[in-house]
Amino acid sequence: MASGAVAPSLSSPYVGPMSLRPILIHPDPRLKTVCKPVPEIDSSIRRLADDMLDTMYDAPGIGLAAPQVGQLVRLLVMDCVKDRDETPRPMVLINPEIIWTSDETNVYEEGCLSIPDQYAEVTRPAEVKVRWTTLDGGTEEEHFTGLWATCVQHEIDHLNGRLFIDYLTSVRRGMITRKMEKLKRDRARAAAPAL
Ligand code: K1U
Ligand code: ZN
Repeated sequence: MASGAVAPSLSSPYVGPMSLRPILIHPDPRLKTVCKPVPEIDSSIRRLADDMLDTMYDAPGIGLAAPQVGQLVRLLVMDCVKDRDETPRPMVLINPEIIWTSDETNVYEEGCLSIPDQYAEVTRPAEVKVRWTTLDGGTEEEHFTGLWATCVQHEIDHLNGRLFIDYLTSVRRGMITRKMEKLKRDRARAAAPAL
């Protein structure tokens, strides 16, 4: 969507100009990279966070990490409020760190905007405590449970170059990777001008 257009997504809490960034599709070396900490919060980081929230709501998704839009820095956005009657809760986490994990685990069928239409059960700690820097430079901590806990771990994995398919057997991962290679070939062909 062109910059300056009005948000079309019913799930987005925003109305006004939006900028969508293309989401990288696996396999891509940028999705396997350990991202660098954000050194300072300047206008380019604020713009990146804004664009990522627009891109996440438009997809639609419940999370998005900076490497998924080709920016190899430790920043993620998420909003796991799924119910349209509930108030949205857009969150921006800069340099997030998991400072505590529960012994209890939880299994959730995960998806990924960089691996479209593929889902698999992943086991992770059911609860985590995370510390991060906010957009205004403060430090926050929160104890996440349920889908929020699953999502924040999935997104922090992205910042460490890890995808949910890395939790699967190599046979299953290989099958999914081949499907994504085909998807990328098909998309490139569809985008190429006809001769
Ligand atoms: O990181 C990503 O690729 C986003 C991903 C986050 C995620 C999903 C499931 C478990 C853990 C983390 C997604 O948002 S996939 C799309 C999705 O789950 C969804 C989309 C619309 C409504 C509800 C969920
Ligand atoms: Zn993902």
